[in-house]
Amino acid sequence: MKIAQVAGFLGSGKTTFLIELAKILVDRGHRIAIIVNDVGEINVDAKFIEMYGLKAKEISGGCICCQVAGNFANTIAILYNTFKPDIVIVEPSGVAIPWGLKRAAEYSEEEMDDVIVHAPVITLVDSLRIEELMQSVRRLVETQIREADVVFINKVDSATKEKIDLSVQFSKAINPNAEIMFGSGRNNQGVKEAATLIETRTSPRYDESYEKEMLKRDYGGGA
Ligand SMILES: Nc1nc2c(ncn2[C@@H]2O[C@H](COP(=O)(O)OP(=O)(O)O)[C@@H](O)[C@H]2O)c(=O)[nH]1
Ligand SMILES: [Mg+2]
Repeated sequence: MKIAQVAGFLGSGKTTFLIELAKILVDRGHRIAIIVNDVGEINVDAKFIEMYGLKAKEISGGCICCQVAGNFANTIAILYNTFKPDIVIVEPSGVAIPWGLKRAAEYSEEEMDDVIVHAPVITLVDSLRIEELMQSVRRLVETQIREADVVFINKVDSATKEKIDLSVQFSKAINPNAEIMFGSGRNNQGVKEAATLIETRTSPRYDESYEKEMLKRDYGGGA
């Protein structure tokens, strides 16, 4: 089962983006589950359902959206054992770190007879608020960008060229290896391309030594 994370700071457009992403993937024949922190924030025409003990909304027959119940690994295992999605799209909380979420997802393997495969980690960067992100929450945003496979410069429908350019410069300086994409979840721009990446590519499994290396870089290796 494939897990696709859409990371990014609060307000970067994750929920808007992943609903569009899910619709596209359902149209392509996938069975999709979305995990969010609060199903109440899913603002689409969907019916509330109580599913296998999970608080959920059914967006279509092939797509449900549910709230984390207890711990994250447990929620993934319940979904696998009941709804059987082939792709689970995850909206981590705006302060979650991608590698930590990979590890949590892999814990669910203890409760299911399948392995977790990670889709490329997509980090949304809010181009409208780039200056603010570079100042007040820089460290967190840097971590989310550094651990991304794909940096999606979001909200280009309303951002100036200067802000978009600044977003690219900032992202490339932190993670020169990431693929940079541009788009808008609201206008459904770039979302099809992101869906194709999720379908066709993978991202490495959690690796403790890698994370230690990153922490050392961030915090000077004191520990
Ligand atoms: N201009 C613009 N605004 C967007 C776009 N996507 C989301 N937003 C707005 O950004 C705000 C936060 O969006 P949301 O999806 O809830 O972000 P989240 O907190 O990361 O889940 C909302 O007011 C959205 O309407 C976009 O592509 N362009
Ligand atoms: Mg959200």
